[in-house]
Amino acid sequence: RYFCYGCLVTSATWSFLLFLYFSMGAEPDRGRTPMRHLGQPITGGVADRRGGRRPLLPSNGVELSPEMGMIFNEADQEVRDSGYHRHAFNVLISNRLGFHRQLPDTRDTQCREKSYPVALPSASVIICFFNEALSALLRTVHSVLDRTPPYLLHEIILVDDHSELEELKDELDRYVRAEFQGKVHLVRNQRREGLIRGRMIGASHATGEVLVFLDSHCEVNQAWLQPLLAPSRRTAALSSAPSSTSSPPTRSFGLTSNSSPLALLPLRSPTMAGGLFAMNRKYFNELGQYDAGMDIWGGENLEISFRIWMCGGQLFIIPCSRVGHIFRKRRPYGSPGGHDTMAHNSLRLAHVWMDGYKEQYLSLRPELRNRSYGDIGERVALRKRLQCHSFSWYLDTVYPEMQTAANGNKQQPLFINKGLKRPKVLQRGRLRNLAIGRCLVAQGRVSQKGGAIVLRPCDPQDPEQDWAYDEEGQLILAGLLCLDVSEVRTFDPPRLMKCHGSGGSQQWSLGKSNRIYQVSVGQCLAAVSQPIGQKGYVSMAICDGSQTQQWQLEA
Ligand code: UD2
Ligand code: MN
Repeated sequence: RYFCYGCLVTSATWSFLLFLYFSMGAEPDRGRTPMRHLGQPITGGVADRRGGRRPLLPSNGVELSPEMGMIFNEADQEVRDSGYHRHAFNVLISNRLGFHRQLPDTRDTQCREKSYPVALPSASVIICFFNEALSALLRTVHSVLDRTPPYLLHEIILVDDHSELEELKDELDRYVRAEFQGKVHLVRNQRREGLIRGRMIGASHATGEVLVFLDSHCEVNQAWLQPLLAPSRRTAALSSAPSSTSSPPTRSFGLTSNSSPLALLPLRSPTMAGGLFAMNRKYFNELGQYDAGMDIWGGENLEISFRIWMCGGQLFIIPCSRVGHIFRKRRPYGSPGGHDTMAHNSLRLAHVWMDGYKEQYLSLRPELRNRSYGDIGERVALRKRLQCHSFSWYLDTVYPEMQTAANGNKQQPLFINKGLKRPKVLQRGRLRNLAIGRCLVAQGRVSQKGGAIVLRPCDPQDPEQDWAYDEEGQLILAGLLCLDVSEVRTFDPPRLMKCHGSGGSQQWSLGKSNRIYQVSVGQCLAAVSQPIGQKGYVSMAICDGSQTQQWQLEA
């Protein structure tokens, strides 16, 4: 969207989906655990040498420091290295964190004062896993048990998708039996089904009123469930996790708080990332669950997003519900037979839901044209039975910022456009990096779209060092362009782009510890120290509170 105003809306959709796909799989490990709680390192405690069986209640507010992963001996080294290999995250840290720990309450302070109805529907939490690290899986389960009022938690259903790891066999059986006393059910798939059919299997065992899906490496935060249960029936309520490359473009419509740039009200979202959402069980069933013809991983999140909107439902991000998720730079598992299940699933999605727009996708992936994608008859019939809108209705109505001259502004969008009203500037000044002591400027001409940003000596007189931070979270340089990141290639350095006013790639939060947090990407702006020559480079990095990520907005 931000990169493609002039071109066809649909190719923008599909480049978005494709980049998303590539960026999910291709990134190398960066040697650290990308474990974040809304862009903040998960704060946590001390090492538990016994694999985390002892409840840990570390002091609150201790940051997950690099020491948390410190290697003391060869055994640590082995846990770490094999953990990266098997799970693509730092299992040494996961084991040391244990199963219980305090988390900082990352909700906006106003969320804490909110009260929810006492009479809420009860939830069945469904967690599918394949070869998950035991410590991460059990921490997920414990975090739910620790932070959910028992009367709202009908059950937790664990679906083992035919895992191979030893630690997930008898040891897990014993643990579930001994520690969870009936609240947690473990279902074992007899063969690998993938997460999509896995969730459907979990749902078929569930008897709670609302289904809540979580990945097997999550941690829920304070009062995470109540706001997910509150929305009305024909909605899916998405927990707000740290955004990643797989995140939906978040938006700030309906933002009413003037004390904080973070919205507290549910935000309509065109798509969901996939995990971490709640949906009334009957509605899930009426709406056709998932496409059982989709395998292993990928695409089901868009399929259900399109289906919800096109067939009369709504999708909301609930900012007061916080769930942490371990984002990985690569998926550590393949699919049986090595099939490209994302392509398979995307073809099914395109053929069932995207009408003529599927051509755009196929022209981008011509090699998929003749690939078989199985029988979609049932899904097509479902779409008919539910009398769903067309895909162009979805684009026009739900995704209005994707509108171009090509398809015009035929309908009044569901989301009220902010029009030409300029957002209020909250702060302005130079942005000085505390590590480098230099200020953020355009590398070339300040008006050049797509231009890089660099660090140069600060000069209070220089109008080209003047940043405005406004209530929409935009950072505008010299009144001209907005600081922007690629939502799909988050390791690309940030650049200056025309302000588009829809949040997402241009939504920043100047939060605590002087960080500049990118709301959509979930990372912090960092100076790359000692670059070539005298220039300072700037990049996006996982937030770690280090000085290179500290910025002073000085008037
Ligand atoms: C993201 C979503 C995930 C799903 C996926 C696209 C979030 C936080 N996660 O995945 O929910 O929508 O995109 O399909 O939004 N699993 C199985 N069997 C398999 C493969 C995976 O049970 O064959 C489990 C896995 O252990 C995990 C869950 O499915 O609990 C999601 O898989 P992931 O964490 O590898 O996917 P992720 O986070 O990239
Ligand atoms: Mn996951």
